[in-house]
Amino acid sequence: MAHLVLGSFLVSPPNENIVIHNPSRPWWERYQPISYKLCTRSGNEDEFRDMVKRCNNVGVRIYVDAVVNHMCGNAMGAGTSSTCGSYFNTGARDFPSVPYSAWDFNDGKCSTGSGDIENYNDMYQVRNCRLVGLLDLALEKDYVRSKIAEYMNHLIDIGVAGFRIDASKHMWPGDMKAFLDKLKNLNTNWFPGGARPFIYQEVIDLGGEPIKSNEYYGNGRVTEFKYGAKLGTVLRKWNGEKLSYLKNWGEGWGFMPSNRALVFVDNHDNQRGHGAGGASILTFWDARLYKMGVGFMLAHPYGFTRVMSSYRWPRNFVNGKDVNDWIGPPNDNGKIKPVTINPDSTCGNDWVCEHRWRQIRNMVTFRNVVDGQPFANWWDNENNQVAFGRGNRGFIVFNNDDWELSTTLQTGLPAGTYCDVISGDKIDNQCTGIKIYVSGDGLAHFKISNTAEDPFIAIHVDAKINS
Ligand code: QV4
Ligand code: CA
Repeated sequence: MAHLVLGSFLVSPPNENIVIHNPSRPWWERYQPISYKLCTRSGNEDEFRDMVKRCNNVGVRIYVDAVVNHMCGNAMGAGTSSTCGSYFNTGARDFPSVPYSAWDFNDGKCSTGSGDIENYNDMYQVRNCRLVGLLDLALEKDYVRSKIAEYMNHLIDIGVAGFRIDASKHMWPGDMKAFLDKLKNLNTNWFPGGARPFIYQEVIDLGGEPIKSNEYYGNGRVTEFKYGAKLGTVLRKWNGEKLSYLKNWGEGWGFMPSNRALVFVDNHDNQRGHGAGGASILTFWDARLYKMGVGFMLAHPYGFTRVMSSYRWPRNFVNGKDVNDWIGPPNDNGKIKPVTINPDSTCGNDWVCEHRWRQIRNMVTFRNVVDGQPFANWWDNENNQVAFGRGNRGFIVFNNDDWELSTTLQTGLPAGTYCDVISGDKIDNQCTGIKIYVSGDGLAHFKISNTAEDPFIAIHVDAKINS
């Protein structure tokens, strides 16, 4: 199955969630389901259908973040404080809009005193107890599996292309297989007959816990959280790490097999200190290093890549922790602000839109242009200057040292003049940024100041000037 990078988007959970007022409408309320109605602050079912249809019609696929391990927090009480006004009662374990009731939850199976996960070294707790108090569904029940499959099949009928499965570590792989096997093929209005949904599972496996990523390979791809944590450490030059050590990036670094991995520099959790990865994670707040990290990821053949797109929030560090890590998307009295587009094509209203940054957008094109080409022509200075190519289609050079890079390298590319797609674009057969001249033997000279706005250069065959 061919998946074009950034020919697709992952959207926030589209199903009805709890409404939290203290703090005021945190982003994470969307990870507390109340029902499977498509009805959130992002819009209702008609609006969701309209988005999916318009995207599919122009070849942009939509993936859905499926929160199916749990419902809302156990201590949320009773009422209709939900995005569609559906009633719930957490004490009675009652979610009549699904409906789920007490015997659809795992309470009886969890053996911890609190009923919550207390020890990640006990795989039974991790799967059968409550993740931070979230009411844990009894996924061994065919009824529960059927309700989840019904929700996901509704989305497939609407035209979604696949799912991120939230909190997969907290579900038994066999239970997941049972509801995934109930999924329909994709909608033939847009997909070939027999096409299966693309599945990737959120499992945080940094090593050191009994639950391993490989238990989930049978169900689809798995998030590789070591990727962003390590790449951040290398680019920040922490722990003596250097870019030259990236020569065997991928499986050589103890990551899962490339064809299993879903990779990213940061995600909605670890860009604000939730989840896993720690302080090394690069985000838009460290824009210069972040662009290099995303550039490296998109140029490198390892894994199925995902680019983050964020909003800005007022960070406030108290004793090293951002006490504003809960703040939700830009809004007017609770109503999410539209993503406006500025004349220079960046976004307004505090939407960061990393995917629109020239350096990132152009590296997505790079990835598509070099798709299927082997990792080639690695060069390094045994420090933080490195370069590599992808067959005879693309080449990239990084300078993360504190001195200038100036060297002639084998690019593997055909002779010609190429536009660097980091400092500019190719427009009307001309470069708006740096030009690179590749000679008949594939050699080219590169010069990158350590103080350049973006200390890396990338060229590919679609950014070649026709003479
Ligand atoms: C609090 C206490 C609990 C207590 C509970 C009592 O902390 O100890 O038991 O009250 O009711 C929010 C609050 C959290 C609160 C909880 C329940 O932050 O303090 O518990 O709600 O009310 C997101 C946020 C969480 C948030 C959750 C639900 O990150 O902070 O919890 O949404 O709103 C592990 C998992 C991994 C997970 C990662 C964050 O293995 O699966 O933690 N990542 C995914 C999502 C993530 C989401 C969830 C899972 C849950 O990417 O965004 O959590 O769906 O590593
Ligand atoms: Ca569970």
